[in-house]
Amino acid sequence: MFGQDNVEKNTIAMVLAGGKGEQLWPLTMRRAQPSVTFAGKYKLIDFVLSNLFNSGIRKVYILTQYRAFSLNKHIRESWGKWTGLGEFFVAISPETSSESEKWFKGTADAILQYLRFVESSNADYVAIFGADHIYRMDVSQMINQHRLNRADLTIAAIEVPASEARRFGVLAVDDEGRVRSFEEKPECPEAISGCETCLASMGNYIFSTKKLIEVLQEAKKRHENLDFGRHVIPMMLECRERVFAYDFKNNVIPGFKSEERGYWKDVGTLDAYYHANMDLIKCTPQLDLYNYKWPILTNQGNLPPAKTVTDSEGNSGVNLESHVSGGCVTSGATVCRSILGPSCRVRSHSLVEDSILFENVQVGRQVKIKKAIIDRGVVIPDRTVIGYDRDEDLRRGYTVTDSGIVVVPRKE
Ligand code: ADQ
Repeated sequence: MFGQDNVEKNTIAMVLAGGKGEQLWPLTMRRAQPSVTFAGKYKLIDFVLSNLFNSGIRKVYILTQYRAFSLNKHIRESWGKWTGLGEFFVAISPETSSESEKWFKGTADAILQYLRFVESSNADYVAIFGADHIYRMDVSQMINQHRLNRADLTIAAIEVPASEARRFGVLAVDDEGRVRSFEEKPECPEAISGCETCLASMGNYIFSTKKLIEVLQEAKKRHENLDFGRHVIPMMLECRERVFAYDFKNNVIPGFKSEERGYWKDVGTLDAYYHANMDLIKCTPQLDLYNYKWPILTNQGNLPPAKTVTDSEGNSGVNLESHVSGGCVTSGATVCRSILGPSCRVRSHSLVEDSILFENVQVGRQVKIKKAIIDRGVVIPDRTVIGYDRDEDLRRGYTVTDSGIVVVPRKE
């Protein structure tokens, strides 16, 4: 078995973290999608970086661009500490590149602009992973399969209903798992799979280093705005390169519970984002954040414990079936089936239900909040009601999804 020790020596990772996340607007109004908070205390990007780190990969370039300030800060403060002799988790953005003033265009274009890091790495394999998904994965198992197949490219893949597959790259494979066709965001995914489920690309790739350099140099002669799904993968198939799928449901991590098999969430829409968060407060969620053998790492902050207090009128503060981060105080109020980011305050006679509060949200007295996502630092004045009257919420400038989730954006 090609274990984590080999991975450390032979693999570098490039994480694509430049996406705008337009469908997560207004949460992505001031931050890149990978920088959006998840489960109160994490950022989306912490999941892929934890997977790479736990898999033994220690050289990671994070390619940022859109609204990169908070993302770069998070990477420096949370992940920069893993940087040692020959080990690093570093963010690189077009603005900070001395050689190129160009904005990254497509995903492969982003890698092309930093190909010199790949060329000088001496690594046999390059893991190119997206930054917007919630899952846990031992990447060394995928690299092991790539090596045994003598593949040029391996694409992580997962089965999804055909009705959802239009959002993804869709693959068809033969009995050996070799990719025979690929189409990026097809109109009619059923036509590729021939049935009601499809094998979708997870946007995570293992390339053999030499082949990556070769195909990107060839592809740039043929296309502008190079993208892996639209240009690079179809070109490799056309040239009969050895492209394989890695079936994600075969991936097993230490401490893994069977419910987690195949758990992978694309949280690219407000509804998907909301439900993936809410899944966590179930008694036995599919994604087990309490598996310390495969921890999701982040910047923990130096915060006091969360607490509930009885107010001066004798009303108890209660947090029920909720995730409550450090530094939160619930005083004479009730928080139910909700996720609170660090340092939130919920004051007397208020009720917060089925909601996600980002860091440092201040909820006043006699407030009612239901099915809402409240962005960082928002102050909710006394007696405000959110999530009970759609028209009123829209009038205040909040976003309300078709399924009734209200998003309260930051003011500044
Ligand atoms: P999409 O997610 O639609 O499809 P894209 O929007 O290009 O593809 O984003 C892929 C990843 O790259 C994201 O993590 C994003 O943040 C990042 N990114 C996008 N443009 C970038 C750039 N110029 N520089 C740096 N980072 C950038 C992709 C694949 C599909 C696959 C889905 C799975 O193309 O085949 O099914 O991911 O979600």
